[in-house]
Amino acid sequence: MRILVLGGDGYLGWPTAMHFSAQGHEVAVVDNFLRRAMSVELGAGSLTPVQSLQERVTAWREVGGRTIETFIGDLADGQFVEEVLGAVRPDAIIHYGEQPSAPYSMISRRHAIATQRNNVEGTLNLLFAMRDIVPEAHLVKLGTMGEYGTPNIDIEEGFIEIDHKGRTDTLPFPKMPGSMYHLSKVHDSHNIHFACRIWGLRSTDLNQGVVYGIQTDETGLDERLCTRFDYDEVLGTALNRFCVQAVVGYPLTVYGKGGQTRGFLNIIDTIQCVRLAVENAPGGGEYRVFNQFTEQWSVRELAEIVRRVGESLGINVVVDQVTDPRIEAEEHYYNATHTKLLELGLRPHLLTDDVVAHLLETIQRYKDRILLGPIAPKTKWDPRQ
Ligand code: NAD
Ligand code: USQ
Repeated sequence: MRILVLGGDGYLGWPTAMHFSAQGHEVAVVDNFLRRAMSVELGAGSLTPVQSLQERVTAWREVGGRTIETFIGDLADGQFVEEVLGAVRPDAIIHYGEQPSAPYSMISRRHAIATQRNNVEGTLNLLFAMRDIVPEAHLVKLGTMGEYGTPNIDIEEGFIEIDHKGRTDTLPFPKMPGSMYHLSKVHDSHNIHFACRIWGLRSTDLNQGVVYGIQTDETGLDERLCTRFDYDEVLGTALNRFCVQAVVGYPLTVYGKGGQTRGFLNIIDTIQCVRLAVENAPGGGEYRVFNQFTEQWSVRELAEIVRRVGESLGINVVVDQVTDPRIEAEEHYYNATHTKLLELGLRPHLLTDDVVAHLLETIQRYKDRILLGPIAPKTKWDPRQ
């Protein structure tokens, strides 16, 4: 297949591009290096020594023996998107190319608007270009479990059957997201659903949980192929941050009561899920939603696992409870359905002590690169508080 990976220089995009290339597909990637620019803006940096995209592609040609084509440009530029689709004529488009950080979107009005413009306009450009150039292509779009928020009922996979005043219909599951970033994903979902209904496009919206991990089959082949790994308060995510904090002796930053429960998955399973979606395309006009995670954890539980495994490796880990900079439920009901990917054959890599130990040991190799300054939470959902 011809596969286009949007955001192919990112944490998830680069390992995904290599994986499909290793499987024998023709792979092209698009990126405008927004993630690298955000990291510079924040005075942060990747734990791992990330090479330039050009160096990565060269290393992949040497190690993997295959070529990944690159297109450097902004998805918010509609003409650029049309040119890329016309040049590649992809069978599947894997869309990671968005601003992915909830805290970043809450820094200021400028950051909120930049996030929503980047994400919503980029996806709209893509939908129009698909309609006009490759209407048969399958859009595999990375959404987020956070679109649903934390309702006091079970979360379904995208749709819910509702009985109302004696009538029944299956409708999109209600959304109550918790940041301007998560809202951008809701807007995307509505736009993609619309494009499938009106223009007959086909799409899988992957409502992904929080990803952890640093290594996939391909990133482990050569250090030049490693993916980025962020641990600062804006770009780092919960478990990745806790593991870096443990290694560097920083008390683990559990926000508030720590009962915030989310779906989590290993980066290896992100790639597996995306592959399953690509290999099992929906029919024309179909918009389907998969909840993409393997286990639910509260952040308090995750911190406790890191503390326990750290101690078994001789690392003294302290768990701290810091004031939650976000406005979110700190204790709540959470039970999200996630059966569709399992039905397609997903074999989960669960969060065992061995997995955490391996993550901690890998981070230890890069300990000297860890910057302490960007770890403490500073970005408040309401700066008046
Ligand atoms: P990332 O920032 O590392 O990757 C996104 C890539 O897209 C970056 O390389 C960035 O430079 C690029 N990009 C952003 N806007 C672009 C634009 N306008 N034009 C071209 N390139 C652009 O983030 P990630 O963690 O790899 O996440 C990838 C996707 O998965 C995102 O859409 C994110 O919302 C989603 N997601 C991530 C997680 C997670 O835990 N990492 C969980 C759920 C969903
Ligand atoms: N948290 C802590 N301590 C920390 C960091 C986070 O307690 O040091 C808490 C947060 O308050 C939140 C939970 O952990 O309750 C998850 O936060 P996160 O930063 O790990 O993840 P989130 O902001 O939700 O965003 C990440 C990705 C995003 C993706 C989302 C999936 O950055 O791209 O969409 O996970 S989900 O959470 O399912 O919406």
